[in-house]
Amino acid sequence: FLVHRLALRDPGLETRLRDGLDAAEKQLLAHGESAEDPRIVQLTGHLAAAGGKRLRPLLVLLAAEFGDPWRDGVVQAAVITELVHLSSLYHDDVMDSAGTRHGVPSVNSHWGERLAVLAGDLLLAKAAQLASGLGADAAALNADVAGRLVAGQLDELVGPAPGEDPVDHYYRVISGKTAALLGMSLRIGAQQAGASEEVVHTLGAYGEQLGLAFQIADDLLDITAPTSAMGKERGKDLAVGVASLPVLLARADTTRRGAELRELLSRETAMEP
Ligand code: GRG
Repeated sequence: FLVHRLALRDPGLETRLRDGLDAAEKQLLAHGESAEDPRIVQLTGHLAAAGGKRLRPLLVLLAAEFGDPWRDGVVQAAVITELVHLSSLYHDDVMDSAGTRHGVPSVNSHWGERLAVLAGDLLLAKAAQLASGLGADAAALNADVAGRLVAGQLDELVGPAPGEDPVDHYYRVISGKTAALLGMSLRIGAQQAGASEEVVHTLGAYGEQLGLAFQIADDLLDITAPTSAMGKERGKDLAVGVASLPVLLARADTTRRGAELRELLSRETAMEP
């Protein structure tokens, strides 16, 4: 929707984005081909070949519009963000013992957990290798975000610290496991396109907020969406005991924080036409 709205002002935008996504897709699907064993190529390429929204590469390309979108590193940056994302999905499916992803058997259900973990590690190492080719800033950003993803997931598993508000904990978790990579996508896209430091910083901060909103919407879909919507299996979070925002709100019904949040939600609902 956003792309269509922007394309009304700049008719070339849609073509540029489509071409950029196509180029990134080709690199993504070809990235493992240097492996000597075709079974490893299949293992590491399994989820990429199964599809996905490619939201992170799209954000990279959109951010690159703030500089020169034709610069060499832009498409490569798009590939890096999707590799990090895929790597996290390999590990996430192991942790949740997920049977399917993107409508196909998950890597762990097909090849077993040990191979799924290692294949996920290989994707992350590949992302780091590509990022180091884009310069020290891109390499540092990639390393930082990979660490935040893992820390976010770890925080989720460990749970709130003693006395910590569960809603604060929730925001800390999703800031790491989802918002960090969306922030990185906008930041690295602008950076590789040669945008100013101020633009890179502002887009990065915006991407983090977008990531929080994206994860909250994803949590809501777990409860409300038909199973086919956005490829998400309904009830998955509930089944594996993820403390998502709707669940926390339901639990927090009697607390001050719950009352504040319900008040906020009812105000926003009331503003709808
Ligand atoms: C090895 C980097 C790494 C991380 C390990 C498992 C883990 C630590 C982190 C979990 C990160 C995770 C899966 C967060 C959820 C993010 C999220 C909302 C994913 C869904 O994104 P979509 O809808 O996915 O863009 P598609 O399927 O379209 O690609």
